[in-house]
Amino acid sequence: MANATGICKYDNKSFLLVDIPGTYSIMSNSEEEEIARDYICFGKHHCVVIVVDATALERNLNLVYQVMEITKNVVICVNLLDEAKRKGIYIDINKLSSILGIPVVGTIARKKKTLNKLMETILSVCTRAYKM
Ligand SMILES: Nc1nc2c(ncn2[C@@H]2O[C@H](COP(=O)(O)OP(=O)(O)OP(=O)(O)O)[C@@H](O)[C@H]2O)c(=O)[nH]1
Ligand SMILES: [Mg+2]
Repeated sequence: MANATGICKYDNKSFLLVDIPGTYSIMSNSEEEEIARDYICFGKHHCVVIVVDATALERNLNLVYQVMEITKNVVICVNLLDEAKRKGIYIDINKLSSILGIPVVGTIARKKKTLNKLMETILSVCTRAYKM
């Protein structure tokens, strides 16, 4: 099992995206968690994007808090907003962001235009990280 990488262009800038194994924890209880933890702790990233499932938010918050202990350069992407809506689940993105104190963006990954705000947010976190 390995991290998958790809280049994404936004605002005339190139981003190297590293997709690490999906996990609910990074306490090293499995190979996936160990790979994810190693990359979050030691990888030379400028921003960690945590993609959480809008239909099962609380299941993902444990991971969010674990990553926030490691780095300040975090963006939460609440994905599957279409599925959530279908199930009658509404998530107050701004409230979540103010409670956590980090940027939160809502997305429907299959709808490309919902990803612009995510990239804009990633860009601003990366820009801040470059200056530190
Ligand atoms: N309807 C809908 N489908 C989505 C959305 N985001 C992803 N999917 C679909 O969900 C499926 C799984 O997507 P993946 O990107 O493989 O999910 P993942 O969380 O990376 O999975 P693991 O890496 O295996 O943990 C695919 O069929 C996607 O097209 C979304 O916002 N809405
Ligand atoms: Mg995946």
